Amino acid sequence: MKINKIDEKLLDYISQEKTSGEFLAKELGISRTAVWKRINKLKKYGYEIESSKSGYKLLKPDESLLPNNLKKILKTRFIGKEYIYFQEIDSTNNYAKNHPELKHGTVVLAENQIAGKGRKGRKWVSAPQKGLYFSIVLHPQIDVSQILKFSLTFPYAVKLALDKYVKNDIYIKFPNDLYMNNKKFAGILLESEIEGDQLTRVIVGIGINVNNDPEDFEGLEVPATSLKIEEGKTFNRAKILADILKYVEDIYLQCLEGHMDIISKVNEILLWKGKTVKVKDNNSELTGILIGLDQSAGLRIMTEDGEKVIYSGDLTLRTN
Ligand code: BT5
Repeated sequence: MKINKIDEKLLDYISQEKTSGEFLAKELGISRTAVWKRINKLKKYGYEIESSKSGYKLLKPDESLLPNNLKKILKTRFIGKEYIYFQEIDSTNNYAKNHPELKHGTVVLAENQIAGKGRKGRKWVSAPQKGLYFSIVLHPQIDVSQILKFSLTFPYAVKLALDKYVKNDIYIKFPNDLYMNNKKFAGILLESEIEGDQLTRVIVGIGINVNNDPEDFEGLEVPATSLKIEEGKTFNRAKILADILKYVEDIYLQCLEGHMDIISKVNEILLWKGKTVKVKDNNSELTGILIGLDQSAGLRIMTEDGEKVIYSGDLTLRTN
């Protein structure tokens, strides 16, 4: 269920000061009972609202991901100007895929995903209200051959935005996971639509473990972590989201205009460089030393049979 314009207005009032039910009813053109029902709905959504005889007040308004708050702090030109917020959804990528009318730059975010997706049909575990789970819709009009290079924009932008908040080093694991202390804390799923040799629409699904706790990752087959676990404090998700969207926009534009050598930038922070890795892709498997990215953003691996370049696959560190 979506937060609609009336909810947004209501939140705007109660985030500024304690506001009476009577005033809200008049301003919003609804009954006092309807105001009360909406307040209860918002509380169920997890928003802390103080209710008393004299009115309602939203607590911690600056930390909410609701549209009214995000719009106040967002500094982008087009990414996130259209912002669709869900308390719960199957997957933000599915929503964007099923809505071809969404404009370039639209962001779809959910506090909880009940069927969050990873690559190749895998799952993304989305602990409610703790992480950031969102999709950005882009209409890039670039050549399909550039897709791998283009896809580096997103993990790199997330890394740069988060560097301001964390002390630990962030690495990019090919093709676009983010790691800290050898554990995964963010993943990106790109779903593309192609016409001829042009990339016409891309849905960039970004999942980041922000304030997630260790028990949220029980049963996962990869070592997972969150910013809170590694940094020992909780974070303001709204500020982080606004910063990420700004970095994505800046880097996206710089790459499109040819002003950034994204491959070298990512190469510098590539996880497991110089280490022996295994790369699995469908039925094939390869072992060798990870050298880095090549000119087309493929991954260079030095195997016993010489250097190989791979363009997709799942990497693990060889431990024996
Ligand atoms: C990814 O796939 O890492 C891409 C994840 C993209 C999630 C976002 S959330 C918003 C948008 N809407 C969606 O439905 N999806 C996107 P992949 O590289 O295939 O990794 C998936 C694997 O990561 C799983 O098989 C687990 O082992 C692990 N995993 C699942 N949830 C995790 C989590 N919360 N933190 C760390 N690892 C996780």
